[in-house]
Formats: sequence, C-alpha cells, structure tokens
Amino acid sequence: MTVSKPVTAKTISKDEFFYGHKACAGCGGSLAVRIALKVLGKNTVAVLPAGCMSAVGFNFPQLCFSNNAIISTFAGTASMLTGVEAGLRAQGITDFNAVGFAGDGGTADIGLQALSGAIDRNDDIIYICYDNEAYMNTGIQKSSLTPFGARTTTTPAGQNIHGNIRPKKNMFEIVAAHGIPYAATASIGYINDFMQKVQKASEIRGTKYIHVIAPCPTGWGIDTSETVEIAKEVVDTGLWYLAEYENGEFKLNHRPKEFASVEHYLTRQSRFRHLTDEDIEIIKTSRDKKWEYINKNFG
Ligand SMILES: Cc1ncc(C[n+]2csc(CCOP(=O)(O)OP(=O)(O)O)c2C)c(N)n1
Ligand code: SF4
Ligand SMILES: [Mg+2]
Repeated sequence: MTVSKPVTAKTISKDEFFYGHKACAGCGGSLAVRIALKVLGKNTVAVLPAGCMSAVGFNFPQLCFSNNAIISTFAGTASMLTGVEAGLRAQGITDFNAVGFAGDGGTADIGLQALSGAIDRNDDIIYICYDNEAYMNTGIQKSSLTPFGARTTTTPAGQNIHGNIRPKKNMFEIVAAHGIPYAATASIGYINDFMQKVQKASEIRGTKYIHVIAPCPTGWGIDTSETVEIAKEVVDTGLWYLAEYENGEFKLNHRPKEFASVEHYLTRQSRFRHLTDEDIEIIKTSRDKKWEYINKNFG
C-alpha cells in the first residue's frame, strides 16, 4: 500500500472532472462528487445509479464528467463497479479507481444487496454514499437514512404525526459488520477529512465504503449559502460523527469539545420546524445513547 502525503483544500488538484452540471445552487451532493473526483484523478471510472447526481450529470449531449462515467440501474451501483473493475483488470489495466456515487436511497434501500455482495467478494472498488437523507430526485420521499422527525412528502408533519417516526439506519456499522477493509463516515462540512478518506480509500485494496453527509437545500429547507455550514453543524451537534473502520477496529476522528445546539441545527431547517420540545428531547437522548456506545467501542 502506498501512503501519500494527505491532500488538503490547499494542495488538491486544480483539474475539474464534474462541472457544468444541472444541480440546484448549493447542492451538497455535487460538491462531494466534484471533490472526490479531484482527489481520485483522471484514471477513474465513476458509476452513478438513478438519483440526483446522475440526473444532473448526464444531460445528453452535455456529459458533465471529464473522466469516464456511466449510469447504472438504481439497485446495481456496486454490481456495475464489480464489472468495471474486473473488465479493466482483465485487460491488464491496473492504474485506475472504480468509484460509485450513490444516494442514500440507492445505497441503504435498493442498492444494499449489491453492495453487500461486492463487500463479501472484497472487490477492489470505492463506494461513496452521498447522503442527503431522502429520495431527492423524485421529490423528497423518505429513505431509511431519513432521520427521525424529518418531514418528507411521504412522512408528512401535522397535528397527529411529526414527520418520520423511524430512526436513521446506521450504514457505516452495517458495512463494517461485513469485515470490510475500510469504511468511513464523513461530511462535506469537514472537507479535508473527507478528501483524506477518499485518498486513503484509493490506496487500500479491496472494498472501501465512505458515507458522506451532503445537505440538499431543496429538501432540507435551508438557504443555498448554508450547505457547508449545516454539514459542519450536524457533526458539531453530535448527531453525526466522523469515524473510520479499519483492520477490524472503529476509530473516532473528531470529538466535539461540547455539543453545539441541537435546537439551532434543527430549527434552521424547514423539514424539522414542526418538531415539539418532546421530539427534540427524543433526538438528544438518542444522540447521547449513541455517544455512550462510541465512547465505549471506538478508539
Ligand atoms: C428501479 C427504480 N425504481 C425507482 C426509480 C426512480 N428513482 C429515480 S431517482 C430516485 C431517487 C433516488 O434517491 P437517492 O438514492 O437518495 O438519491 P438522490 O436523488 O437523493 O440524490 C428514484 C426513486 C428508478 N429510477 N429505478
Ligand atoms: S434536489 Fe438536492 S440533491 Fe438534488 S440536485 Fe438539488 S440540491 Fe442537489
Ligand atoms: Mg438521497
């Protein structure tokens, strides 16, 4: 394994691989794809299933990738990555990355089986889930990564029901439970950390999984200028954490000195504005329980 000098926002390549796309202003997912491709470089084949990033990136005749990129079926990101990797290897090509960019729905719901199979075979691929916490491309429906309390078009908020009643599925730990060589959580609010995880993934053989929080102004009800700030705030509140799983062990990468205000994080997003004090208490209690677990089990 080569270990390169960690890439930072100052040293990242000036080359662009994802531009001229049709994403909404302030789209966190498009920033995640753009940055990851800058880290991975031109010898990268990107696979994108149905979802916002393929919808905004492949508008014939305007292909918005300057590296090779292909749309997969919604469920098939990881399977197509397996094929791309095997095909290039069979031709004797070794200097490349096969990377997937799938949304939360495409990862935690419909694409989970293909991802699980790829990890089981330990295919040499990088799978990046850009998590905007709902099926955004089809009009903001709940996925299994939508957090508790969030209003979506399929989890409405009114007098009797306050948005999503289910907790967010923990994809990072599900993937780790496969015994994957490398998995990490990230946020576009901590961009150096994200870039370095992508870089590290490209230097490890076998299956790598990175789960990056990528806010969506349209679905979250925030201003287009707030994307990065809110992606940072979700980590600072402790509602998301930055961690890695490697060699069978969990490691926490960032420990907030004290948690930032959960109320502030929630009330600035229209998807949470209906929440009652009791709902917010449930969210805080579940965060505290999660951190008890992290403190006990993560290095
Ligand atoms: C088999 C199949 N079912 C449903 C769809 C419709 N569809 C296209 S994009 C999408 C939403 C994707 O959500 P997510 O994976 O979270 O990505 P996002 O749009 O949020 O970026 C859906 C349901 C489809 N293309 N294929
Ligand atoms: S709806 Fe959200 S995820 Fe989709 S392009 Fe717009 S900002 Fe990005
Ligand atoms: Mg989504």
